[in-house]
Amino acid sequence: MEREQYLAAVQPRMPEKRYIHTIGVMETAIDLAQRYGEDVKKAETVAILHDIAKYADIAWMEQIVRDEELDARLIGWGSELLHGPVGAYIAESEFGITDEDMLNAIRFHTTGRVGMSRLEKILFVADMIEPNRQFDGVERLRKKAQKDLDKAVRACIRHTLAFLIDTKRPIYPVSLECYNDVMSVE
Ligand code: DGI
Ligand code: FE
Ligand code: FE
Ligand code: FE
Repeated sequence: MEREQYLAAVQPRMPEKRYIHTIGVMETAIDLAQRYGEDVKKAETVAILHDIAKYADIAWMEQIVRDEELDARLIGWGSELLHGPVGAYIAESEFGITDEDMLNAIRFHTTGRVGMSRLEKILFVADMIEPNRQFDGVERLRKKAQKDLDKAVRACIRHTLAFLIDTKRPIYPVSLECYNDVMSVE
């Protein structure tokens, strides 16, 4: 499928603001793919699809988790944690994507995971630094992403964990494993 077809498929499934975010992630992921030698078309496609499940019905998503035997720990965590794994399910079942690296990029774009591939890192970082994101420190993350992908991943994960703790939210086990993984190098 071409870019315009994917975009047309995701647009009606999300509010305007999320669609604008999606375009920003797409542009950023393409830029990072070119910079770090990743397949540009794969980066473009996973970026367009990454938040496709963000506004899906929670009961439906939890049913997918049960039916497809996804990580059972997802039950009860809401859309924030469900939309990555369910998005990967939609990418495969509805759009026929079979490339496991692409599916993993969508699946783990919220939490990260231990041993992320280059494509997974690109989507993870692009999601956080795309031009419409505004938070303290985002400019520093953007600069890092231009210089060193692994350092950018590390800084993004640290930022997310700090944000979760500051806002008194529980940390999903996969996010914590990912944090421990990136903090144990260097
Ligand atoms: O879907 P986006 O808003 O573009 O971004 P995302 O999928 O990276 O993150 C969605 C939300 O999930 C964001 O507000 C941060 C939150 N999140 C990420 N990891 C965890 C988490 N929330 C909780 N409670 N626990 C986590 O481990
Ligand atoms: Fe997301
Ligand atoms: Fe993210
Ligand atoms: Fe996103």
